[in-house]
Amino acid sequence: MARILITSAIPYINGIKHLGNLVGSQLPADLYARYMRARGHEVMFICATDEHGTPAELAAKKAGKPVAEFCAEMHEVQAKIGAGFGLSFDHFGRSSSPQNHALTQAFAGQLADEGLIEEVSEQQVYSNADGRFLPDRYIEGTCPNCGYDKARGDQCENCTKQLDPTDLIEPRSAISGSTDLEVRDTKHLYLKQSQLKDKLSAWIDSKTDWPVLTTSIAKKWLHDGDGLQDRGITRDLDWGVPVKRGTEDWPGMEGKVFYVWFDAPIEYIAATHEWADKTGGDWERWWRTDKGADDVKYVQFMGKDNVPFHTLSFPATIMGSNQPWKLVDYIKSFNYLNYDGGQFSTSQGRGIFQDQALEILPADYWRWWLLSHAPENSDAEFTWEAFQTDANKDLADVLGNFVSRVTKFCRSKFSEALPEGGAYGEAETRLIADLTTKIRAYETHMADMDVRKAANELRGIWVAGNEYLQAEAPWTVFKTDPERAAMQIRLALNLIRVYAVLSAPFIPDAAAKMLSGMNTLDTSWPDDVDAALTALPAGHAFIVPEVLFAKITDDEREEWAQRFAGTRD
Ligand code: B3M
Ligand code: ZN
Repeated sequence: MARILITSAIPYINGIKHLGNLVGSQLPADLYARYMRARGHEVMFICATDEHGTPAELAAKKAGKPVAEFCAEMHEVQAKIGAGFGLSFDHFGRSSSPQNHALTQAFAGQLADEGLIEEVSEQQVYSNADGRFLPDRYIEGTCPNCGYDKARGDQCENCTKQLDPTDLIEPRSAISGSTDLEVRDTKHLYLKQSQLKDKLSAWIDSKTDWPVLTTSIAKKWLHDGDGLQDRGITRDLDWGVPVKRGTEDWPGMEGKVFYVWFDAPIEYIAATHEWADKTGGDWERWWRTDKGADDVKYVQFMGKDNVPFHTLSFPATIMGSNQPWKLVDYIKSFNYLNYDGGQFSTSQGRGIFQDQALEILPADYWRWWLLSHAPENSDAEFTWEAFQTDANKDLADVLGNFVSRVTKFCRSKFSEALPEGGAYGEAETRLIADLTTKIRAYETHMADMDVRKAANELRGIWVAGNEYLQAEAPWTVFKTDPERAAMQIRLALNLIRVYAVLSAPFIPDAAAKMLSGMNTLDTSWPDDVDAALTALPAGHAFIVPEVLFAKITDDEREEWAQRFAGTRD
């Protein structure tokens, strides 16, 4: 049994996220967490809301609420949506927690003790029209790296380059659009990341098993252009973690807070601390290598735009602190999911938002479709046609149909209990061999976090059962050889339990229905497929489950396509 620490990128508090955010981090992280638990490993699965910075400030302002109140409410909303999608976090924390305040300040103090913090008198953009300093995200302009004209002052979403606002060409205020900006003096703390360049570079080079998407982005920012730049880690904002050096005040830093990207990844650790405070658990054994975390395998999930912060900035914080914190062992990153010929966009309200998705269909439809189309090797595209076709075929025609056919046939020809039947023939031996091969491949893909390959294999496992039924036709066999039909149905009913166990990481609700239909709590993994197909003995009573997956109709598809084509206000 291994210990596996899993974190998903923590979503911004500013609003309800769309499906692209879900498939790029939380959902695959949940798939992996559920699988690892099912295989008997000890899992700590952590996520949180990212509550600081200008996105939170802006959104609260728009909602007309004090920012703390807005964050508390939105945290509950996001937690509820996460639960609706079956995201099995051990803890869903808040980056505004006292634990994160203390830990972020402690990190800053340690980095300063290590000589890695520099106080820089810097010039910051002040907007005369808005009467305030403009934080990075409040400034828009043209990216000096790629020429994109809507780059933000913290990052260009087109080329992913991390920016400082003064890098932008032709800057304007994102609040008022005003170009009446001036540069004023202010003091800020810088993390001297450049001093850690060799260490970071060697560390990235040692990660030869990481996805190319992850390492290529990391290497690009390590070696291209000016390489790894020192980074400002404080901001002139009211809302955030106040700048302190450990528990001490930091002279000259009064009224300033840490930059949201400095405290957000630290929240992975602090959220585990929150979990421990709530449950009485021990968080240090997950995070401190001097307290047993050396044995932990730590995996992070995120969209590609978050990779620079997780491969360079956060490791720089950890390495630079010179404290025995656990570093990430594997970073699984994702490309983007597009929506019907364009991009999902939170700011433009384009695409399907998570709350809307749950209003129209149960979570398992979304989980299955999104995971089986996870944007691993390239961007992927959601279209209503593909969604309808795939969900109807995989979930209703293949899996759902298998379950309903087998259980209903047994009830009508035998009873609502597993029949006795005779010995296996050649077809059953072949099926067991085929399933064994496929299940072993499925395990490999799941362990490797090859999400699409795993989904394909699982689909193949469902198809194998259907093909067996189709070819062996117990309903025909029953007329001449009821003993044999009974054996076939006993096997098929056992296969429903096996399907539930194998499918639970993808479609946990349907899997639970299948298990309760089979009237069993036995979730043991089919290490030995032959044995697994005898887990439910003859005479074991079951209940024909309700329809697992109703088909998506053409009318529904058209209605939804229309409803989500416009923008959401
Ligand atoms: N909140 C960006 C995002 O939601 C950011 C991730 C933080 S991970 C520490 O995509
Ligand atoms: Zn750019």
